[in-house]
Amino acid sequence: MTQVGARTLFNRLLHHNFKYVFGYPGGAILPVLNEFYAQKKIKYVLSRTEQGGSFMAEGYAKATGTPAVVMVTSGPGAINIMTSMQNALSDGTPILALTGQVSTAVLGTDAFQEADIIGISKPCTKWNSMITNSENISQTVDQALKKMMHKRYGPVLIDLPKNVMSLPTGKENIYNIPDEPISENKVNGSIKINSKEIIEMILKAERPVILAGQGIIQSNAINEIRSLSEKFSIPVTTTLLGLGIMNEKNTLSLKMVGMHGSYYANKAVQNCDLLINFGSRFDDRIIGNPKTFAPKAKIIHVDIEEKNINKTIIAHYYINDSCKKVLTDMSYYTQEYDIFKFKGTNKWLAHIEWLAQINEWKKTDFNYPKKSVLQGRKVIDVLNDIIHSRKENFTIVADVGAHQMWAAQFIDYNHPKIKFITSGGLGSMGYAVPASIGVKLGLENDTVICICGDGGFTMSFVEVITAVKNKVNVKILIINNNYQLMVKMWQDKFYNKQFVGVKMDNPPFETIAKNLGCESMKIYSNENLKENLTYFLNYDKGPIVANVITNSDESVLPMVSPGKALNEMIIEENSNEKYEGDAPC
Ligand SMILES: Cc1ncc(C[n+]2csc(CCOP(=O)(O)OP(=O)(O)O)c2C)c(N)n1
Ligand SMILES: [Mg+2]
Repeated sequence: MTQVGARTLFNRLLHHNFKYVFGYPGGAILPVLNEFYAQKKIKYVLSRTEQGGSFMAEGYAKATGTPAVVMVTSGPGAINIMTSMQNALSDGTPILALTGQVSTAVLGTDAFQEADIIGISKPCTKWNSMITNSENISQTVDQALKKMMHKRYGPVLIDLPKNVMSLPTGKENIYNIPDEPISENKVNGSIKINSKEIIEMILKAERPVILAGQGIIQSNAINEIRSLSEKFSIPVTTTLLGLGIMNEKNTLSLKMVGMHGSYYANKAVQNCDLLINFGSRFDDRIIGNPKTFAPKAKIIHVDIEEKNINKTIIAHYYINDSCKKVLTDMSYYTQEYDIFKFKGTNKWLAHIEWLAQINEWKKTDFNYPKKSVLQGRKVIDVLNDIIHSRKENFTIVADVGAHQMWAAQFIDYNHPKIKFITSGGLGSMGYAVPASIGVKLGLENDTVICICGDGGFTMSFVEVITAVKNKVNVKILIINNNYQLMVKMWQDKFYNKQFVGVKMDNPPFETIAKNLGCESMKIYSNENLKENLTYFLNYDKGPIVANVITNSDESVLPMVSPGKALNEMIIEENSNEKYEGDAPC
């Protein structure tokens, strides 16, 4: 007996072992949604906004390293996930979007809830396709998943006209889609090298630094990079999305580099003689002025995505391959080298001097002037101490703003014990509450803490309902400074304190959360801070929201103003140094 298109689609999702589909219903997607009725194999998680559902899928995919599905209706439903598509494209997150579409008979007639989703999503997906023939359903899903996982991960979208989902499918044409041909070497101006040559350069370097990006996490190469760093005593700095690749309490960890990175990471990058970038795309937030980035270094760029090589920083050498492959090859070759044979040589002494210099720079760590009022940085600082005193694994999911940077700076990450997930390349507010729900569904045994600003919480708190209804025990910590503090800070520094549109006048979030059926608490002073945060972490009967009222007069430091070199950081809170150039965005 032939089956309808929606059943074929559902079966293909089953075939690929999807446990969850996140989404929001509507007319055009009803045939597919109907397949979720009376079955227990795939759980349909109803979000409260389409954007929220798609961010949940992103959170799940990031947390588990496996693809996730978001399914929404046509027109407004599909348009509402475009921020998430762009977010997933920026951060290399593997999600499959299934969008309802009007029937093919009325396509292009401005039908009710018709939108050209293939056109709209083209620039913000890796690949998209509309299924117009029900015989192609399984094949299109397979092709989408292959495209999604090919080289750097990313979002893909399949548009599903309603009639195609309701029609019987004929004999299915399932055939293998060949892998994309390995692209040829099109990287101009840089020299292609191999793994062994990287080691030879390390052995010649006196002041090496590794920059580790998300490519390390996605290719599961954390152990390999830690061993490399250990074997050759190479300090490692990471991107925002690479936090935790190193145990950040390790002396060879330089924590995060860039606009709000550590003093010592920025100093090390600007003074090193060899910079090896594994799996970071040299985002503008980490390089400062590209013309003055790592001016004394030979730069090696290892990246699976060819288009990232020489995109912002011209590398002297490159390898266009996965970090895992390159690091595995390197560990094979390192057995040949005995670094102790360098003992006593000038190179050896220079390297020891380099490590001593870095330790000296490390005396200037992330810091802030302590006040009697509750400060956001203090809250995160204390949270860090508590996290490190406990046994369970944690995932911190940060929203976007000042609190996000503090979460990056004041928590010492260490994969897989303490992990970090955030909206990196797009910086999309409203991400963390829904994403943390997806993360918790993916990592049931982790304690998942969403650190959110009052602005971002206001944009997304409807999804607390999703957490309550699905009994997802996320812990939402609102750093409530009653301002969009990050923007306020820019107006303060770059617009002569002319504050416009940044004061929030928030309602009592703890009451709102309670009314949504969620446990909640309010924290407003330093007194009993540790005890209150411990209660927050220990609560296990459902999700919990803590409205933490903090000082509105804080900053995010160090800061490299846009267009400046990484070493031109402003470090002190009341520094007389000028914030010059355009404000960041
Ligand atoms: C969807 C979206 N809109 C606007 C911005 C620009 N933006 C970046 S940070 C920020 C303020 C965030 O305020 P809040 O959530 O209270 O966090 P805080 O900076 O106070 O910690 C804004 C508006 C953004 N990143 N994303
Ligand atoms: Mg705020």
